[in-house]
Amino acid sequence: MPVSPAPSKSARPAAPAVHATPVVNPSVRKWVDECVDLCKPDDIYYCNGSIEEREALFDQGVRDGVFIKLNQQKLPGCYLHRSNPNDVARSEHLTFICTPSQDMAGVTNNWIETKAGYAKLLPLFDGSMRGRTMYVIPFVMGPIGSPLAKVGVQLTDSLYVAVSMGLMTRMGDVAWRQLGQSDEFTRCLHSVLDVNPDRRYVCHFPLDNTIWSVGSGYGGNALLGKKCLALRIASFLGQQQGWMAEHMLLMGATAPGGEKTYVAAAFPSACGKTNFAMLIPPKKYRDQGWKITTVGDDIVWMWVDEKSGRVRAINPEAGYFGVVPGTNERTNPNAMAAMGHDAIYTNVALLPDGDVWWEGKTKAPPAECVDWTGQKWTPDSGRKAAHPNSRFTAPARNNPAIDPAWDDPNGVEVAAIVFGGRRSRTVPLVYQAFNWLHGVYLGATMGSETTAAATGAVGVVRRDPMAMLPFIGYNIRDYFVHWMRMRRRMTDCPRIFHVNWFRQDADGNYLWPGFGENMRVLKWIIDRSHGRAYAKETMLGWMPKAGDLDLEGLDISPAQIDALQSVDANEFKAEILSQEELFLKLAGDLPKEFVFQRELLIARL
Ligand code: OXD
Ligand code: MN
Repeated sequence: MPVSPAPSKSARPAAPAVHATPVVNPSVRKWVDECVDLCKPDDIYYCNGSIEEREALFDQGVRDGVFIKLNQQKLPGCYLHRSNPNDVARSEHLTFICTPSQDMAGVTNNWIETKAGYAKLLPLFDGSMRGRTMYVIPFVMGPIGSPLAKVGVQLTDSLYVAVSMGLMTRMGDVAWRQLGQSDEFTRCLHSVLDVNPDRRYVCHFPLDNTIWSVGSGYGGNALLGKKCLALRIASFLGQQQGWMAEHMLLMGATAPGGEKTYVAAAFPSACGKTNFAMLIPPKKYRDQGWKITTVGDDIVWMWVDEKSGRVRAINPEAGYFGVVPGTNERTNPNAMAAMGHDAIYTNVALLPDGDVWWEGKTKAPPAECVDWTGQKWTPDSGRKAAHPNSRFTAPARNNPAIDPAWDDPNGVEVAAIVFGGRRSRTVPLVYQAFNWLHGVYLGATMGSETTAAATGAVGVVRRDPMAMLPFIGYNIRDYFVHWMRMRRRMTDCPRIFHVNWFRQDADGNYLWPGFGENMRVLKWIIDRSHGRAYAKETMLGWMPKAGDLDLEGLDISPAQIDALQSVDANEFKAEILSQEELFLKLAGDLPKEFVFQRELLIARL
């Protein structure tokens, strides 16, 4: 398979060299031709998605210095990528929704008027791929043949992006087959340019089914099938067509008798979605026959099945782009196995024997290594060896706990939806919404302490409705209304819950052990969803009484459980005031149902 030479400064040949058979779909050809005229690449390479192609691209990447081949005995098929240090997280402040009117984007999105958006980026794309190869990447989001599956085509000058899209999506010839002669595909144009934050924009044109991204190679900014298509564009389409695109994991729980329950959960970035989706139950539960399986760890597309009137869901992705710091054999053995072969590590530390390391991988740090920036590192260097937002990219099939239905075009039926943020105080371990509307209010008022997944301050509580604040591709007012209206399509709705694994005591110690022990909370959630667990009515919602949560075998005192579940009315009043921060922004657009829910909550407090 011919792969392009390393980028060179040579003048552009009259016509770019084309490798592999170009597509026959006329709309794709026309659009690719236009983008070639604009970006002026030296070469065009059409990705076919084969294993041989992936290997050849990795080899080329090693020659170009994009990848370092890791120790193949320890990590077969694995490579390390170091990004530009200015390009390590999603750039929310440089992410735009481009629509004719600002009202379509709403108060929580950065907005540029459509024509002005194109006009701003056109000069940046002009000649951006001179001396480079343009990779043409056809991909499908969603299981092949699913009624919700969407085709995208990404054009990029980044080999790292091309290989990563192959791991994260159903990429290659399969997408041309799914598309046929249709012109319904998302047009994704991407160039890393000179990786300069001053020339970095991630622009979405939902009315044109188009995404233009420049200046960044970071996953959330550059793998355009993920946040840009599967959340921002898809949420816009879902609102128009009556389905939902959400920032959620999707897991299956098999009970000892074989009963299977699927649970979707929305946690903000870097708040443990991958860990929860790959949870290994404590020994007692495993001995009883409990098993957790993963459908997805980041994005869910949900619709209401016309026959049953119940919510069904798919994971549009085909791989994981997970946070590595803190991941180890104890906290997430399934993730460790998933990244144990055929994976890309980004911005982790490199050990002398070609293995990788990050903070939290082992108790003791290595005596020395090369840090994520390529500098020599020792434990007394006084800085982190791996970037706090370092990542692994691995195909979903690598996960030993993959759910048998993860690739099922018909999806799985969702029994419960869980919202959760990272909150060191105020918010209890678990409670259940009184009904759908109350659940939507809980999701809409969700707050979480910010993490390294996005550029900006870390650890500040911000309102992150449904964990979707950075991903809603249209006006948040309409998004809330859409959530409420979806209930009308359902005969029976998923039960809605709120969790917080991160509550701390006055000394900063976590009150709940988390990880596999979250199974105990999940078990209550599952039982409540099937209408067979007890709870008490509280000001916030239904809460497990002492004895309703299984704590057997857990080294946790009743006082600790009380502290975990306690609700301090004064602290909660302050919480309600801080929820106003978002609601004031919405002002007259705040759905009246939310005003009503807030009044009820205040009355209960
Ligand atoms: C992610 C994110 O990478 O949410 O999934 O930032
Ligand atoms: Mn995410």
